[in-house]
Amino acid sequence: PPTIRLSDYQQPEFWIETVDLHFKLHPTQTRVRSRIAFKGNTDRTDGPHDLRLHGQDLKLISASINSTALKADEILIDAEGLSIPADLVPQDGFLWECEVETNPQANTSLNGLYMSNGMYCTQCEAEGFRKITYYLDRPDVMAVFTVEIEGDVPVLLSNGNNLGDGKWHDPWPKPAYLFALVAGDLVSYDDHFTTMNGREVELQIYVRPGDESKCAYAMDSLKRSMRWDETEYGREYDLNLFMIVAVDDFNMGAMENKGLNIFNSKYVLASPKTATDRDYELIEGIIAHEYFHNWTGNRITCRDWFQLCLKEGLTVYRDQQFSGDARSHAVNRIENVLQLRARQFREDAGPLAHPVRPEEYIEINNFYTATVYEKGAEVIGMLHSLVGADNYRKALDLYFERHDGQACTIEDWIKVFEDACNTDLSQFALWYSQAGTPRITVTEDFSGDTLTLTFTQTNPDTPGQTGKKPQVVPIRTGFLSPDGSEAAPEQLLVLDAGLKSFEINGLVDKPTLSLLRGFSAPVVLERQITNAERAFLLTHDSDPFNQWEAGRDYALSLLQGMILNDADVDPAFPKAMRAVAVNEALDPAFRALVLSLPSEDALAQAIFEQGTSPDPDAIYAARQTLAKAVATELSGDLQGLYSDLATPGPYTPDAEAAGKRSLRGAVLALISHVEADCATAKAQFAAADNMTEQLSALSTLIRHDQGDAEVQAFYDQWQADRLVIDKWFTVQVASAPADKAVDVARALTQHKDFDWKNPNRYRSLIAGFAMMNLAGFHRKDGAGYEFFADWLIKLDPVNPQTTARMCGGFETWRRYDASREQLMQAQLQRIADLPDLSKDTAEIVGKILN
Ligand code: BAL
Ligand code: ZN
Repeated sequence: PPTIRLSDYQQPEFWIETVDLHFKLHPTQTRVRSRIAFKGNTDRTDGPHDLRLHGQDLKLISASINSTALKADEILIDAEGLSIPADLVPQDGFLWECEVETNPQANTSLNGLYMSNGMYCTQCEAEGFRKITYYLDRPDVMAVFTVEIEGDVPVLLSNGNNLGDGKWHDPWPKPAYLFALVAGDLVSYDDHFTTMNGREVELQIYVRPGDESKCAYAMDSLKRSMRWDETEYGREYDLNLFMIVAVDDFNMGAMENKGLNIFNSKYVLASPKTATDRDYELIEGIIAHEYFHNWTGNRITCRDWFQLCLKEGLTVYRDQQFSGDARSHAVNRIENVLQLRARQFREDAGPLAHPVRPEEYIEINNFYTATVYEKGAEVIGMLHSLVGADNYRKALDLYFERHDGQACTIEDWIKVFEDACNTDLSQFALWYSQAGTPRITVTEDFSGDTLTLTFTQTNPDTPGQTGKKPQVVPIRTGFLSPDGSEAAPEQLLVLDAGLKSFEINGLVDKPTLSLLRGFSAPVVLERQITNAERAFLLTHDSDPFNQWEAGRDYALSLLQGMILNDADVDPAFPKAMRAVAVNEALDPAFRALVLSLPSEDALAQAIFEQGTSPDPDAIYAARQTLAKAVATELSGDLQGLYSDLATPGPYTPDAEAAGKRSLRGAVLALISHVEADCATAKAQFAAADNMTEQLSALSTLIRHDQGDAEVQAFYDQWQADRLVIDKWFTVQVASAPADKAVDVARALTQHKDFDWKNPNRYRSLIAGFAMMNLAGFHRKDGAGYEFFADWLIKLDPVNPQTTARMCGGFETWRRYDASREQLMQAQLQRIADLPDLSKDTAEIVGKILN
């Protein structure tokens, strides 16, 4: 398959003004008629041009230009689409009419038009529309769509305004990737919203009959998102109707189709008994994310798929701001950075590293990555800190004013900031083009009343990129006096060179530095710091992110010493953890985050970066030892904390109650380290009236190999609830003791409910095992690798997109010892050698192996 390059971008030969689509739905023989008004692109003076339309897996029934039927020998059809020779194509414009047939039931890729449990559904981003009809399926072609749907089902939905009888009209020109159609036996949960200018908007969440009682939280999140976008960004909703549909079979989390968002049902449906606090948090964040796309993505879209971060980085940044406002900024920031490090830093440090704006791809679906999304959001966060809040708002206002209705590039975005803030961002723009996580070191020199800080920056090589230039790194820095107060005002130090010094004057004592407050840039910071200084920052730093970071850094350094040098547990660490755990002045959610030790994967990466191959079993054992030491130090407090943190009365999903449950879950895990029979976890499992507490008890019991009866009881209780049974699969493979994990996973693949063609179910078991049980996956004999590869091979012909994404489970193979490395390489090679491997998986596996 060809490599697509940003440098090859050209405008299309033709534009499209209007599209009329008629669907006659049938499970295996859906007919789609299209009438498309094309007009010539006067900027393309290199004509005359053939008409080249994208199309895949379509049976062409008929086609005409300006009502003249095209003969079979006038249409050249290949695997990617069709071409009509230029002499049959009026170059300044024409009406294209066409009828095709597709088979939704056979479409297991879940791209284009497909069926999910009897319901018709579409997914068109990035290039799914070409599986619905022949079209210019590229985001810079924006058109007004009118749709008519005929089908033997009660509910027929598409984008825009409902004209009745399955007819829809969307007045806003849009690229085809934002088209959507849903049809099925659905019921709606309704509400309404009055916009800032007093317009009434109908809100509908469509679900299967029986799921109506699980929509209230999603609806509440939607209304809060709509209001927030008005107050924070001045953005008003622009149709009279906004619909969300929950579907069970979906590759992504959700999709921002104009006026008709389609969601993976796990990010819509919630009830206290079936959804965890984390589920509620994700629902709120993803509902917001998709809604915010209405302006950042839909009204202003991407010129081409290389610009994906234009809409995704910005929209993630916006949803993070929203969630921070709705909950706790400190806790949200810590959670976001944990995710960033776990997924994006891992990606940036390995064979799949790519810039926030990639410059080439084979399959664009492979670039919906943590780098494009999460690092893309970090870049906007840095821009925000560099220009300041007022300038940020001015720039965004200009962005909407200047580019509404357009398909834009990162250059457009940067230019808006340069114009609105009167600044030169050419060096800052390197964040979009250079892959890899910058590494920053700092040295301190204190003399007289002056502290001199000298920073260095290195920008590591990544696949295909060497010799990088220094980037602009905003380092928010605090200076703490020995008594813990701020010795000098916080500063934003802007490191824009490979080496740069800053002087801070007027200090009495040498301060303790609080560097990179709020994680002000997505970098790795290396500094000389003692455990005593870490403990000091954990107690005194007024920046909650750095307070947490000090504890995490402390744990990381101890665990590395235990693993690599057989060091004993430093008794000061459990004492420092105890001080946080019992400090009622601190937010319980924050305390829970401090108490959770660095993940096994984070430790593996840290050890690898020290130049040693990580041993997953040693990592597992060291974490257990340290957790036990913390539990022992806290043993006199645990039962008291556990009962004080109970949240009496009916469950509420708000951040305050969730924070208490989160700390209580951490306390339960500690109790189980010092209690022989896991009695507290067993009692919690039996008494729980909400999924958060039921699942945390179950996970704790499985970790201690005490959960057999509860695993069965959980299944018996929840077997009719798809989303809960996904959790049942995950908790068993993620929490299983390392030596048992492969066998548990293998046995579960035989379970009658392991419906592996459903992406949620597949991920719950296969990704749960490979990504959430480090020591189990990396079992010495390679059984984990073989199991994982077997299942990637099985899924690839059915659903290439999900398979390719999951291959990331192998992206760290070069971290490990020679034996494990060879075993993983052999499995990767086995996949790469398959004769009919999808281009999605071939691209990813090829990169991982190289
Ligand atoms: N655009 C794909 C799903 C999302 O990022 O919202
Ligand atoms: Zn998005």
